[in-house]
Amino acid sequence: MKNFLEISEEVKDALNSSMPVVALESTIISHGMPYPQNLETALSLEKSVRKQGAVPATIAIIGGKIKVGLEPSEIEYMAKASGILKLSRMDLPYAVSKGLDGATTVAATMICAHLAGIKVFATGGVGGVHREVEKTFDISADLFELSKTPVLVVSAGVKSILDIPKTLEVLETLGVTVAGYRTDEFPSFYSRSSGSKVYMRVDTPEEAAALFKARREMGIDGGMLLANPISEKDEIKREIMDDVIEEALALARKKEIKGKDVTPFLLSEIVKSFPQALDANISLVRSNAILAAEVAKKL
Ligand code: PSU
Ligand code: MN
Repeated sequence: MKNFLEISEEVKDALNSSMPVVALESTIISHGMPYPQNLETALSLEKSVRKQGAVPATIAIIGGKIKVGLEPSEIEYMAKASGILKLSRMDLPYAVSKGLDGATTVAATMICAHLAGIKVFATGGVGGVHREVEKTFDISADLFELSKTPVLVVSAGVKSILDIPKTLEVLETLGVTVAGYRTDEFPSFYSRSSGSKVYMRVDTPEEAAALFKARREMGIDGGMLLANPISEKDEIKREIMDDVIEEALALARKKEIKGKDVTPFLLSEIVKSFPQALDANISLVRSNAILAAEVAKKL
């Protein structure tokens, strides 16, 4: 493993001395936000984690190496370079074996975080069951990863580009612990509500950490999804987002966008037609990074 896993000195020291570490993904940088906001956000997320007394570890594959704890110049590379792959469980080994550059999705970031010994990971939204799944069979590998790899993922729920009730059904079937943070409703990324209930609720970082710890101590493998709603002040109401999302979905259908290109396409169309969505996205990832740092401290 030493051949392809490169953990930064700072992250290594933090892990060796049991300091809290928060993993951060890179697909959001390379495929989830436009430049330069992607770069600004990635750098400021690291700052937010540090401010809470935890160490950030942004993860990506550069030249076939799994880098855990990117340097600012490497974050800049991931934000600017073209031709960066979007990697999940299936193609992470492909990038490693061929010496390629790739951004890690939630699934791939969980795998790399776990290889490095990091237990907590903050992102914006996880992948899920796509609408019209009965035609496309499109279900994100993120859901299966959550059932396999013992990492606690903090997200603002999932975007309503997805079918949220079906996503929650699959998470239940897979046995993923899904808990709402100070909410009984699963959030839908831009909005605090989704119309779908969440069956577990925690109200403090201590409670979130205790829930994950109980799962691990019982020997139940897999991770946990902590659903943290966007702040009230930055929320965009569901009715407004619904129209924007419908338009993006229609365009994807017309252009016959398929497979792993679907999510990046929809994300970029949403921000193009409704720039305010980007501000909401930045706000919610920041709040997830802060919560992840607090939970990591308790763990
Ligand atoms: N949803 C977002 N922003 C993102 C992603 C999803 O709001 O950046 C990214 C994450 O990296 C997630 C991936 O893991 O898209 C899911 O891709 P897919 O649907 O192809 O599994
Ligand atoms: Mn997919």
